[in-house]
Amino acid sequence: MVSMEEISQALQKGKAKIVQELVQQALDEGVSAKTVLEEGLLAGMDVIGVKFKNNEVYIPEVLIAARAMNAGTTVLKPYLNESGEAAIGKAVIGTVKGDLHDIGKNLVRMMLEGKGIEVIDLGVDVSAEQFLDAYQKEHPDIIGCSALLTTTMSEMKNVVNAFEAAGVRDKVTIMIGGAPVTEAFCQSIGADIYTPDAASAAEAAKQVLTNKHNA
Ligand code: B1M
Repeated sequence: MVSMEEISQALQKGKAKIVQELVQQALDEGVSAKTVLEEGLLAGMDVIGVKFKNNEVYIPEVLIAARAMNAGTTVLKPYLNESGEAAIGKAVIGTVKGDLHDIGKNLVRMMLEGKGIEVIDLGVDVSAEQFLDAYQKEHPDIIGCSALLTTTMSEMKNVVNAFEAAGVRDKVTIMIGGAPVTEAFCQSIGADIYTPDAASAAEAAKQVLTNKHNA
């Protein structure tokens, strides 16, 4: 039996291929995707986060751990998809300008897709103008912004402002999240919804779409 600690350790060492194999093995053994994600992959990333903060590991180690994390979540993807039906709505998501952290944003994408929401992922370092351009082209129901740095979260305000200036603010729900983001910040910048994690982001997005369809 694969233990979640083994997955966490392999992730911390940045062994992407081993992480993928262990994740698949755990799933084959009947461990739930949620447990593998939370107690294996995210637990390992948490350890790296603390070591990074304490200068016990540096950017190269963090980067290879991040790659291993993304490799592991790729294996989880089909197991997190509950719906299997036609898309119930559309979201455009991205990590804001100046910010290159994409693990949380990728998890949000996966969880949204798991709820049957079509996701257009603009990637990282996405400017307010790029979010607006994507809105004009794709007409999504939801714009999702992720930020991991206290220095980049203010970019979310620029996203809200850009939609206001273009006269389309009331046509779209702006959701925000990321480690430094809070409910109070969400309210202060005039965004619509803050959620602390990817699973609650997907729940909230589904609720938005259900309310829209019932309106
Ligand atoms: Co960076 N980094 N990093 N980093 N990094 C943090 C964020 C930091 C807290 C580390 C620390 O010092 N303790 C710190 C930020 C300090 C601050 O601003 N307060 C930091 C720093 C300083 C930096 C650099 C400036 C370091 C440097 O160069 N000196 C630099 C900045 C680069 C840039 O972006 N311009 C940098 C670089 C990097 C790497 C490239 C090496 C790498 C990123 C690789 C990648 O993403 N592909 C990296 C990593 C991995 C981290 C840590 C260790 C882990 C982040 C992570 O992926 N967590 C992080 C420390 C930490 O968080 N403890 C750290 C796991 C992920 C699942 O969590 O993204 O929070 P998270 O997502 C969560 C929720 O926040 C939520 O859902 C997820 C959980 O379900 N969520 C949403 C996220 N987005 C959402 C959107 C939503 C809803 C929920 O709605 C739309």
